[in-house]
Amino acid sequence: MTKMMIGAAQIGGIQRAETREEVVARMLALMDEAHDKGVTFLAYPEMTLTTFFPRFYVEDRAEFDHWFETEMPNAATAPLFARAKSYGMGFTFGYCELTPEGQHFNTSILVSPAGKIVQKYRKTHLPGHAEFEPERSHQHLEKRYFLAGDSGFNVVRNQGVLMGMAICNDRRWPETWRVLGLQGVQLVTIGYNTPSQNNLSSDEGLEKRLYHHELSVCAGAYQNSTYAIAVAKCGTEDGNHMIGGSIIVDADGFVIARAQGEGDELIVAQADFATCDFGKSTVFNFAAHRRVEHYTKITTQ
Ligand code: CDT
Repeated sequence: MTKMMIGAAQIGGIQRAETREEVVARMLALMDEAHDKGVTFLAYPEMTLTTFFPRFYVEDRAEFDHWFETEMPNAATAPLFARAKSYGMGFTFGYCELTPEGQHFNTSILVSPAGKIVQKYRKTHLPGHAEFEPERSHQHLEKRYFLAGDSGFNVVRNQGVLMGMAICNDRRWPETWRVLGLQGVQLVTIGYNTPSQNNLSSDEGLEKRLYHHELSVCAGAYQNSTYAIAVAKCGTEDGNHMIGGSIIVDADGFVIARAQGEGDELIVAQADFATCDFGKSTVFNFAAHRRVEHYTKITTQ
């Protein structure tokens, strides 16, 4: 069976004081709606359980360990795993991971309909900076709070489909897509938190950020003949705005579902993963057409 109803559960702003339990209740409401619409695979955003705290600076990073999960599932997220299992639904979501060795990662997991974590991905491309930068109107301190991921980009067969994960900034890098594409990926899931303002250039407005987001996802999907779900945490968090624009994209690079607002919102689409075969066997038949002898700069510079 190559057809599947897939969904993106966009999450509106999560305020600093909001608890994990409150967020999971919002996630469950979207999961229920997805089930009613026949969805059997659902994607949630990057760092779904908490506010996007890298906008805040603390000198002693240990003060922010409370944003991290030391086990998964845990008491707060167990209801999510149980509800998805009762629906026979696979899902993915992002969270902040603190390992037993004391390492901090920006992580996402892929969970099978049986409720088993079948893959873990740790964010590779960490944007922003590690120190407080007073000249910035908005801080983006991912490099302070996370280590660069050590997992690399991998695919796993889940529900009969080759799935791979990336997180937020990863979607802007063609290398992310190509490494997944080389493994035959058919569905790439990407959760994101994209501030509408966070760098030194004031002319980069909301419209341009939405365009670059969509351009990256559509190009990555097309050039690797894969479906993609890109799902936002968005709207206003603690007075800071983040872009919406969650989309589901087909293997030709067309947007087939798009969120309308910036709050909690479900979008769904029927995927036919057999359509990935066309591009993979023609223009993007990598074995036939790639010229790797000319690509060495990509890994040596
Ligand atoms: N979370 C995350 O990676 N956000 C970055 C912000 C970069 S500013 C354009 C992103 O690439 O969306």
